[in-house]
Amino acid sequence: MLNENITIEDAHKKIKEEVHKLVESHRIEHDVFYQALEEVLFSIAPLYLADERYAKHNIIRRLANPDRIIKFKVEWMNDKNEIRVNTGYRIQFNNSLGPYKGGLRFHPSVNEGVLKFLGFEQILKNALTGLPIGGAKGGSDFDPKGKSDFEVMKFCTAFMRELHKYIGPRMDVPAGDIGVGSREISYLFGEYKKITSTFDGILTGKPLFSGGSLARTEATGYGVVYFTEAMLETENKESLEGKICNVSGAGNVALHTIEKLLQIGAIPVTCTDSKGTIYDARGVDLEFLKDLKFNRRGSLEEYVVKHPEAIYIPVSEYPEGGHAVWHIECYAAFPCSTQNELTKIDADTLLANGCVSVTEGANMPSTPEAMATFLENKICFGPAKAANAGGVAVSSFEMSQNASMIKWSFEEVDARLKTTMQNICKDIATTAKEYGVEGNYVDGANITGFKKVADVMIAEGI
Ligand code: NDP
Ligand code: 2IT
Repeated sequence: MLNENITIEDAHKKIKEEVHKLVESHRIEHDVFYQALEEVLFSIAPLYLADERYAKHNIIRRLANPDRIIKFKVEWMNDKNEIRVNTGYRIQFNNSLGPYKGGLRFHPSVNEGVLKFLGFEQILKNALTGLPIGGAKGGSDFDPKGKSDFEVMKFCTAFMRELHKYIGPRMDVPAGDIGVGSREISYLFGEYKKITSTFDGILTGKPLFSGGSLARTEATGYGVVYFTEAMLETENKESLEGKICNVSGAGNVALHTIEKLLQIGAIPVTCTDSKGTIYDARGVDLEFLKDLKFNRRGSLEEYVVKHPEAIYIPVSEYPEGGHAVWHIECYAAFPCSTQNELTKIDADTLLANGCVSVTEGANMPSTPEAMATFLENKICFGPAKAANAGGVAVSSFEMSQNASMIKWSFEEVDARLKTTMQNICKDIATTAKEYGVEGNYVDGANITGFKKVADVMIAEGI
């Protein structure tokens, strides 16, 4: 029964507004996916137009659509015995080159669009490694921050009760990402074993005692630095030794990037978390940061209590439309926290301050405008899908070790990682040259990855 005070036109208008809001929120949710897709499609346009097989086999449509999106409810109980509900996802995007492979992200910002962007990027990243791995991503809007170990365990076991149906050592092998480190992987692996009574390598990034690989924890950050060294050498630029480096993030990727920078004699002076930025002109105190972030899960604010000479800049004091970390003079920048964390204003400031190299440790940390600015100014720019591929490469080494029931030494894994990063750099630099865009590692990476996957899709048919 319609309220007498509301006309049918009013009702239609109201419904239209509601539908518009829904469509708008869906569009915003998927914006990051279209951002990632558009970048790749722009890069591969010359190849796509030159080789009619790609259009004939409808490759763009087929590559842009995941094989399947698995979405499930996760019910768990918090420490106050209250029942909580979160959404879990696994997006199995493409298995042309090997089993679905890619991380799990636990963060309140997780939704289908974010995971589609990450899963799509993962297909091409994994192709660049030259290893037999397809692309996937998963996770949940669950926020591990502020939860007790028990609550994280209860969430992880509930998550795995659903996820276990869809994964397997030759089917789909998840790993970590934001909010999923060795604690979460351990709980997930333990539950999988209990449910299935098997000891299969269905996750990577496992602790050593659960069949993990040495150097997986360090791999992404170390790989970022190996890639940068190779890129600087290829472009005839000075090495990182003795140079000021700005790193963002204070998690797995950021702190291991800092670790490798320190090992090679560079001077990393910054790190950030979701609340603020640390600037320590003498070089950051890595030991303190590891204890603060990995053991105590604290805030960076604490850093200046131990080191009063350092500067803490809270998010509220960041420059309008930008991020404080990119406004500090440096030779090389390493965005290692999250997507779109480096804007056009940040890029302009980095360039004005003489920065010669930007390497993406996080996935898609530069906005399209920031990336265009770096490319136009022809500085060294290492895109995420190439530069941070070291993590998934060592994940693939972990799969090899699990399958053959052997363990490689730290030195062996690290040496293979270094070679993999150098090869990725060489391959994409060569492709860029071949396609007339010498020095453009974005186009080089997109074309190289796309070709590898598309050619298999064509060969294998529909
Ligand atoms: P972690 O959860 O270990 O650390 C994430 C860091 O980034 C934390 O310092 C966190 O701050 C900060 N952060 C996360 N989200 C935001 C946000 N919205 N705004 C501001 N700061 C944020 O994650 P990882 O280090 O594993 O991942 C970092 C990036 O690297 C991600 O883009 C991930 O996809 C990518 N990556 C990770 C790989 C891996 O092997 N782990 C491999 C390849 C890429 P706080 O401490 O306050 O939470
Ligand atoms: O973005 C990534 O490459 C990861 N989070 C790591 C994926 C993996 O399977 O190791």
